[in-house]
Amino acid sequence: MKITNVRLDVVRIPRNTGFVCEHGLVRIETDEGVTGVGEMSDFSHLPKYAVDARDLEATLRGALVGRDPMGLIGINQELKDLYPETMYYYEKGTFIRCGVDIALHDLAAKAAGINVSALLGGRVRERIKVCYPIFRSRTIEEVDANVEIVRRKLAAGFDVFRLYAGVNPDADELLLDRVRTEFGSRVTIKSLDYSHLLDWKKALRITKRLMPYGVELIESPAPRNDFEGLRHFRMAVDLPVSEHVWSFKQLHDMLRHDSVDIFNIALIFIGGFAAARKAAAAAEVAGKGVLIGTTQELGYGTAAQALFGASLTNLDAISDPTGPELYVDDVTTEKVRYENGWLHVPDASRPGLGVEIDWDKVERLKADSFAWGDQQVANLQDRTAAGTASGAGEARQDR
Ligand code: GAE
Ligand code: MG
Ligand code: MG
Repeated sequence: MKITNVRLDVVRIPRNTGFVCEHGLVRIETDEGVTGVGEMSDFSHLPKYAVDARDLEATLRGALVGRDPMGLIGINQELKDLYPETMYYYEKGTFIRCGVDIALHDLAAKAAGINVSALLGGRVRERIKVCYPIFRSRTIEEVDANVEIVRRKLAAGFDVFRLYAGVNPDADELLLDRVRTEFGSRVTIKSLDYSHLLDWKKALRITKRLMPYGVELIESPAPRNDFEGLRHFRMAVDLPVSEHVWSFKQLHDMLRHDSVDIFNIALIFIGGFAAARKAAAAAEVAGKGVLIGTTQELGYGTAAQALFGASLTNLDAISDPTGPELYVDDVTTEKVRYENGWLHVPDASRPGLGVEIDWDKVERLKADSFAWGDQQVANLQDRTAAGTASGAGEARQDR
């Protein structure tokens, strides 16, 4: 079997916070008529420059046409030369490698008439517990709208939340207090995520203040790549600490410094199934746990994450992928299934990823290329549209 063509589409889809995200969908076609599809999710992160979609498509064609798609280890290796690892969380080259790797797994599994799970060695679970994100309250005024999100998502079955915190601790404390008073033990706060915005000592002060409200985990409580800061923080608090994994070098540094308890692994931030499995294996060998993180993928990318999660033997914390609940539209023919806060893994009897793309929808949601608007940095960090509190958008557009 040979790859004959590569096609790339860009879609723009708003979230219920009003923030618009751009995603790439890559199709790898073959001379045997089997096509693999991959998602390059959420390019709408810093750094604020855009990838030229037509140029990317041409580069991928040049790299992949004529190749045997079954040779995915070798192809992944070569793609690392084209899109090298950096020590940056939102490195766009990693998103590109991830989309290609997902497409190759989909293709290989479809060609063999099996589900991707069979390629990954099977499943140890059919569903993954996830939490709904509450985007950062920068002002006290935003707290009401965030409590309202908890209220409505709890009614829809999501009983675990993660809170982006640390910029306005008064607002964080008010929110936690209101959630505890109104919902008590019906709601679990899985984590406080400081998103690398604080130094570890400041993160520690705020954590000590917020911990009494009941939190299970602290995420990213130091600047990016501050491995010692993470370790100091970890030794000073009595809660597990997690950090995202964005390169093998960074993963190795975190292991060497014993920086965290839990590695937050998402296909998109490490470069697809093959890379994510290596990262999870390294964590397991070192006696560390894993949770499935997210960039907030569309339904297709979320299905890929669910398949990855289904194969893990060290999935030790509640996971994050809830993209299909955040976006006001999607590109799959069927919605990914969430029930009582559990993400269901696509049916194991379906070939490939087990999820289909509705290409008419892609056509309707399509953009010419990736492009940036004039959003402010705080909006990019907090995933809100200009001038909108996270809750205001949610109240406006939630389905
Ligand atoms: O830090 C996180 O856990 C997030 O999921 C983070 O990566 C977000 O910015 C996410 C999003 O787009 O909401 O990528
Ligand atoms: Mg995080
Ligand atoms: Mg994202």
